[in-house]
Amino acid sequence: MRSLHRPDTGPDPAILDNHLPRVREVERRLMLRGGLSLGLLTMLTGCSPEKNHEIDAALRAISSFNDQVQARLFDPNKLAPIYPASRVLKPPRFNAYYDIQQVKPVDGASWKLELGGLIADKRPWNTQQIAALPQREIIIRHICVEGWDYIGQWSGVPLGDFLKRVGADLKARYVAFQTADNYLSSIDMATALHPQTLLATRYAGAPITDPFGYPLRLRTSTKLGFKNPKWITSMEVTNTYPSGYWEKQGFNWFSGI
Ligand SMILES: Nc1nc2c(c(=O)[nH]1)N[C@H]1C(S)=C(S)[C@@H](COP(=O)(O)O)O[C@H]1N2
Ligand SMILES: [Mo]
Repeated sequence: MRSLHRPDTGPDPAILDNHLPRVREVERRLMLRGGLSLGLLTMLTGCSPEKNHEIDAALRAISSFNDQVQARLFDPNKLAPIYPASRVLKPPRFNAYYDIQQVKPVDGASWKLELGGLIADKRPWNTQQIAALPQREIIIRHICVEGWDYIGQWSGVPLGDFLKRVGADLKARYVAFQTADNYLSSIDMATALHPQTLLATRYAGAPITDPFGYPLRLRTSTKLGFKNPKWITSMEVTNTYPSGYWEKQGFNWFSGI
């Protein structure tokens, strides 16, 4: 029962306690280090389960997930929730496979985005050329498998627009990214073409700062945090499964809705 004194901000997070065996099973399968939250469950299922029977159905669905099932469930037109600017966290919360002190800033003046694979025009791009393209802004929730999340305000070039501009094969299966810190990451083409997937250059109206991926990072609204590579140096369109840094350690490749 929800307390009368609790503001009505959605389902009581404790509702997951009614489903502990299945919650633990999902946590084991997805290798969640910080535990399953309602926000994560919502992102993984693409709907907001509120009642006991809905939560049970959502947990059952994701405990039988595999990449193929998830790719089939993905609706390219379904938009993730967006939030008001007043809820944006400034600065954002840092994460990487190492500490923030170890971040090696990228020099924007000499930086280039290299293109490879099934792309007609593979000329590299510099920061000015990317800044000159039409931009879009989204305010979305970032959810990390470690069990924390924040709302962030990102702007940049929609990845789908960019892929069309450079003549990418939009029927290819994957878009793979390499980064300055050697963090391999990849997404499916449907997610790449989703209107809320950005090659982001700005956060809360200012250039992204060094720890958060300057000069270019990916921001998807439909994938977990680890599928959002920072400090991108190259992008390849391919039909060969590219895997990724965390996927090689057993994390689910799709990891989104
Ligand atoms: N290049 C690179 N990108 C990365 C990572 C990383 O270690 N290296 N960590 C990922 C993880 S696990 C998360 S949760 C987000 C954190 O992004 P933030 O620091 O902007 O919140 O970046 C993702 N992208
Ligand atoms: Mo993460």
